[in-house]
Amino acid sequence: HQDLHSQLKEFIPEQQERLKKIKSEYGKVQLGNITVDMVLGGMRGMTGMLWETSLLDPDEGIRFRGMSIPECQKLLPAARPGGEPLPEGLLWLLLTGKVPTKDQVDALSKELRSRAAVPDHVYKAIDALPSSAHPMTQFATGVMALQVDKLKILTVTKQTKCVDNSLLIKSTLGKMGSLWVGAMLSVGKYFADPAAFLKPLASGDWLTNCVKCLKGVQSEFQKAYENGIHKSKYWEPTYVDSLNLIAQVPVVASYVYRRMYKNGQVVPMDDSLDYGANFAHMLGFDSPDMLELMRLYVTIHSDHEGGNVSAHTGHLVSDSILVASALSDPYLSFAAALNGLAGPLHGLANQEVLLWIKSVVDECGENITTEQLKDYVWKTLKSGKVVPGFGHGVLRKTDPRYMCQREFALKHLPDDPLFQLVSKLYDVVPPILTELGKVKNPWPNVDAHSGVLLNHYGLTEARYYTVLFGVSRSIGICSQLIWDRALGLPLERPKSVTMDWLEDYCKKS
Ligand code: FCX
Repeated sequence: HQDLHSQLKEFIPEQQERLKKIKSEYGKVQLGNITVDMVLGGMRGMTGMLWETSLLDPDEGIRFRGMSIPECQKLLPAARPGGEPLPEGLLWLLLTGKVPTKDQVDALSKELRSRAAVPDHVYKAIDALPSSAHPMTQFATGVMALQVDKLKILTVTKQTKCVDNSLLIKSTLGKMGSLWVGAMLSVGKYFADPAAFLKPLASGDWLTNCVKCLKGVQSEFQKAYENGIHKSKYWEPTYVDSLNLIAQVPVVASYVYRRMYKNGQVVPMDDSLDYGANFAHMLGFDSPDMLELMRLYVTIHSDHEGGNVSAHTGHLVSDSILVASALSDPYLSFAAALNGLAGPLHGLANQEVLLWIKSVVDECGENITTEQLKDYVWKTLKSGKVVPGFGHGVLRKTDPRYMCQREFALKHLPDDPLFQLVSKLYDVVPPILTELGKVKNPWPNVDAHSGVLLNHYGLTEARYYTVLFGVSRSIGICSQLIWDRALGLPLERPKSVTMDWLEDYCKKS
C-alpha cells in the first residue's frame, strides 16, 4: 500500500496481538527494583512506560524505531541527493516502523499540506494576547484554539435550509443565534446520517440538543467518542486529529513569529514545498541551506522516548481519555506537552543557551580565550545557575543530536564565530562539570547547538527557539498517541507515598 493510513491498518492488528502475547507470557517477569533514591529522584531509572516510537540508550542516544540519527540521515528520503532527511519520512517511520519510499513521503507531504488550514478564531485567540507574551504561551494558546472546530457560521432566518442534507429546518431560533446552528450543521456533517440527526432538532428540544451538539464540535476523536465509537477504533479519529495537528502547527507557529517580529506580515504556505522547508518559508527564510537545516532540526527534535517532560505529559494527559475524561484529545494533550516543554531545564534550554552565549560575547568579546571562558563558566556555576545545554537525565555521552548539528555546522558554517565559541565550550565545559563532582553527564545535549545554527541563517530571536522544538515534537508525541489508542494503553496512575510512609516502611524492612 502506498498510503500511510493503509499501512497502519495492516500493522496495528499485528502489534495488538504482540502486546497480548507479551502480557500473557511475560506479565509476571520482574524488570528491576525500586529504591527510595529513585522515588525521591524523580523516578529516574525506573522502567515504567511503554513507548513504541523511540528508545534512548544512555551511551548511544536516541533510536527511532531502532534507527540511529546517522542511519536516519542515510536511509530516510531527502529533498536533495545526500541531503538531510525529510521529517515526513520520520513520521512514517515512527508510525509504521518502516522506511518509506520517496513517493510515499511526497504523497504524505501533499496530504499534510491539504490538512494545514487553520481557522480564523485561532489567530484571534493568539491576537488576544499581548505580542510581548512569551512565544511558547502564544503557541500553546493557538494549539488550544485549534481544538475547537471550524464553525460554519450560517445566517439563520426563521426558515433555514440546511444545504448539506437538504433538510428544511423550521426555526424558532430567535434567541439562539447563528453560531449555534452553525455548530449543529458542522457536527451534522460528521454523523453517518445527518438528516436523521438533525430532524429531531427541527421540532424538538432545541436547547438540550444544541448543547449536545456543541460538545461534539471539537476534535474528530471527541466527536467520535461522543457518538459512541467502539474502543477498538479509537485510533482512527486520533489518527485524523494527529495528522491535522501536525499539519497545522507550523502555520500557527509561524504566525506567532511573524506577529512578534515581522509586524504581523504573514507568509503563506508554498504548495511546492515539503513540511520542514515550508515551515522555514512561512517563518520568512528561503535560503536552501536554511531549508535543509529546518528538515534536520524537525527530524532530530521530534521524539526522545517517553519519559521526558513534554512526551510524558502528552502521553499522560491523553490517556485519561480511557476513563471517559471527554477532554483530552490530541490537541489538548499536545498543548499540555508544550507547556512542559516551555520549562528552562527542558525545551527552553535552547533559548537559554543562545542568550548565555551572547552574554559571554557581550562580556568578553568574540575572541575569548580558553581561560576567560573557563572563568565565565565558573562564574555561572558559582552564582547558582546551570550551564545551559549540558547534562541530561538519561544520556551519559555527547548527544548524537548535538553531533549531527555540529557536522552540519562544519559543513555549512565552519567560520561562524558563535559556532567556534560553541566548539570551544565543548572542550571547556565537560571537565569543569566533571570537577563539580555531582553532574552525572557533563556532555552537551541537543540544545547546546541548535541556537547558533538558527542564528547564522538570520533567525536570531532566541526567545522563539522553543517553539521550533515544539513544532518538531508534534510528530513524535502524536505518533505515540496514535499507538496509545491502537494498543489500548491504560490510564497511568503511579502510586505516591508520604515521608511518614517511607520512614515506616524502611524501618520495618
Ligand atoms: N550545569 C550545572 N549543574 C548541573 C548541570 C549543568 N549543566 N547538569 C546537572 N547539574 C547538576 C544538577 O543541577 C544537580 O545539582 P543538585 O544536586 O545541586 O540539584 C546535579 O548536577 C545532578 O544532576 P544530574 O543527575 O546530573 O542531572 P538531572 O537528571 O537532575 O538533570 C538536566 C538533567 C538536563 C535537567 C540538567 O543536566 C540541567 O539542568 N542541564 C542544563 C539545562 C539543559 O541543558 N536542559 C536541556 C536538557 C535536554 F536536552 C532537553 O530536555 O532539552
